[in-house]
Amino acid sequence: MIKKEMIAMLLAGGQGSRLGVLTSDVAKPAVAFGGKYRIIDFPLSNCINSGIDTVGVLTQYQPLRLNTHIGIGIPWDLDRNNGGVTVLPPYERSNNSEWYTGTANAIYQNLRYMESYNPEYVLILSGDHIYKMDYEVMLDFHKANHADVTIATMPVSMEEASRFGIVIADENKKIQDFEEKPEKPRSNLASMGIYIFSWKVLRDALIELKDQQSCDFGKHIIPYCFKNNKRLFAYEFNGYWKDVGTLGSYWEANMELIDLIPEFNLYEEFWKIYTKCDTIEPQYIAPGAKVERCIIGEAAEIHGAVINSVIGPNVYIGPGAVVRDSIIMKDTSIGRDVTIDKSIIAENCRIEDGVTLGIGEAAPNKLNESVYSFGLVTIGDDSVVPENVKVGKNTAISGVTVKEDYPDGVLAGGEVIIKAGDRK
Ligand code: ADQ
Ligand code: ADP
Repeated sequence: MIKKEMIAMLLAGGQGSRLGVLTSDVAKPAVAFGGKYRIIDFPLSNCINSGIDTVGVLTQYQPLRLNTHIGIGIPWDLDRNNGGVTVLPPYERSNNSEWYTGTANAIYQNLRYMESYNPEYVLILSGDHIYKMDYEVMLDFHKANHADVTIATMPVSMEEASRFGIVIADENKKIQDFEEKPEKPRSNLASMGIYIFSWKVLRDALIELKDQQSCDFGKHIIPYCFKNNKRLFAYEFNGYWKDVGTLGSYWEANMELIDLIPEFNLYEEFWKIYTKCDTIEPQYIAPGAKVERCIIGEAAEIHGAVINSVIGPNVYIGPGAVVRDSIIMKDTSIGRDVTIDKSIIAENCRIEDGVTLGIGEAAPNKLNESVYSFGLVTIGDDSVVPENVKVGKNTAISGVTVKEDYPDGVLAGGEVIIKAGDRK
């Protein structure tokens, strides 16, 4: 019988609605990051770098690009016969068919998968964090404490604390209390949503709570273990870690990569981040182009000026264009004399000649102020912005738009959003 000491279960099925139009057709873990990668590359690379060779990826929401990206796991050396990476979508059973209704419910529905590896420990991961972490060190900590559950934690600012599960630990790191997203946090030690469970403890908790609606780790499983006097420990992580769940944090994490000495370093030999690479041409910087403090992907062709930006593979930036403080993903083309400030442009878009993105004062976005509120212009996959249109801050665009949508040529302050992509 196969036996693995520790297997990983990577949760990659959440909708990621706080990334707005970036995730309208794509699961958050499949969103591009850093000019070359997709978000899920980080936890997958951490697994292989930590010696974990068996990873179940739980998908649900818009998994097409995620599935294509993961394939059979070759880039991460996870194309194993014994173990490797397995994509685990919800499936129909004989008695009932069920979507994953919560993070723990998703894991519960894959008990058989986990059992088949006869693990001693199960590592639960999120598919939407940017960080490098040696899970082997966390496992050593778990063993040394004879823990039932170890939660990776990190201090966050007090203002941010209510977005997270909050842990209160004693001087031996034994957890004294846990609250999921408390309104009034009593500590700033945040759960990173990364857990090591001793297998039997996890299995028993999942079975015990199997009828819990929308069973979730932070809301149900951790409190349940706590109530039942399990040994819960807080493993303190001190490296770079970012939950890129909002447009603001996603933009910031990309911008941090272009510092001369970035806090999060993609260039370290001993902890490589692996990704699926197409064999494409090198980049080309044309005469008169200006490129400063940027990441530029392969096969990009730059004629204009690009400053403080992260440019993905196969992006074209036309003559006279000026791009600042922006993220432009794969296969997008930027026309002549386009000006782009503080924008996120997803894959395969066409920004036509003379367009201006990010003009004027930031007005509140009328459709979804909490999502589009970082002064950013956000453009979803496969969008077209027609010639000479001006787009204000906090605006989101998705799909093929036409000039008549903006009678005065201005799409300001996010008043109009999200045109359906059904127009040709
Ligand atoms: P959240 O950030 O709210 O809190 P959560 O919604 O639990 O995260 O999602 C975690 C991961 O599971 C994400 O990668 C998401 O895509 C995935 N996921 C969500 N629903 C899923 C489903 N039905 N099927 C498959 N995958 C799904 C958690 C913890 C907090 C902790 C933060 C840290 O609950 O305590 O502080 O993570 O980011
Ligand atoms: P999203 O919330 O963007 O859809 P996920 O599906 O990955 O992202 O799950 C994140 C979880 O966090 C969801 O359960 C969602 O209800 C919750 N959430 C959304 N916005 C916030 C916020 N500002 N702070 C804390 N939690 C949030």
